[in-house]
Amino acid sequence: MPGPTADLFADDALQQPAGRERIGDQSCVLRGYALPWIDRLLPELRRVLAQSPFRQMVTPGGFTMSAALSSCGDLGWTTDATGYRYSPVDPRSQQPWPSMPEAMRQLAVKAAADAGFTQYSPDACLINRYIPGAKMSLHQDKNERRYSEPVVSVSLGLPAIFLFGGHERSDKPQKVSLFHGDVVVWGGVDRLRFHGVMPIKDGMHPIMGPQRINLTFRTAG
Ligand code: MD3
Ligand code: FE
Repeated sequence: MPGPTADLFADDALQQPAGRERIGDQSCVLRGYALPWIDRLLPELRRVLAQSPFRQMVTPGGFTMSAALSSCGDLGWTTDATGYRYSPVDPRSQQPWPSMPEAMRQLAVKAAADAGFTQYSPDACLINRYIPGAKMSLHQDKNERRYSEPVVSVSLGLPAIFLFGGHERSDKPQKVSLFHGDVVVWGGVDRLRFHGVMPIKDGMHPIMGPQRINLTFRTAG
């Protein structure tokens, strides 16, 4: 006689490859995917931030964002009183953004391919730093020129609760916990869904310290 758990895995449609969780029709979390890359990523990240340090930006509505931002790649995302946009130069230095380091780019391209997006050449990597209490309100990413290529994000440091909404601001978001080393790929029909990050809880990460850093790779130009 089958035990009470006999049917647990009966539905093949619910099976996922190890460490992969589907969160939308064309979006998935690759748990721990970046962990083998961390030793190459962190020195690259340090170089980028030495050239273009984190800064808190002010939105067109006059609010200072609680997350601090930097960028690397051909284009970087900025905001000021006149609006949101991608720019080839860091407004702080008036110099080009640091180039996108090789391991960072390779990680993003491999993750996208593993999630089914074989066409991917990100030209921008937005770097967000959250200290405890920092958050990102629900928004859509609409400043990129083409939506055919996915967005890839790499979570480092303190955990976060990611809010994944629908196509209307009023759609109730699902909550997805993201941990150090998790990679998320968003594409296709999910590319314009509202999303945000709940306030980061107090904590200390053994490698990253009291912060969460998120790398977001996009094809912007
Ligand atoms: C989902 N950053 O920088 S991951 C952002 O964790 C941003 O720092 C969050 O939202 C963070 O714009 C979330 C990145 C992300 C980027 C684009 C998306 C998630 C997305 C587009 C559609 C759906
Ligand atoms: Fe976003």
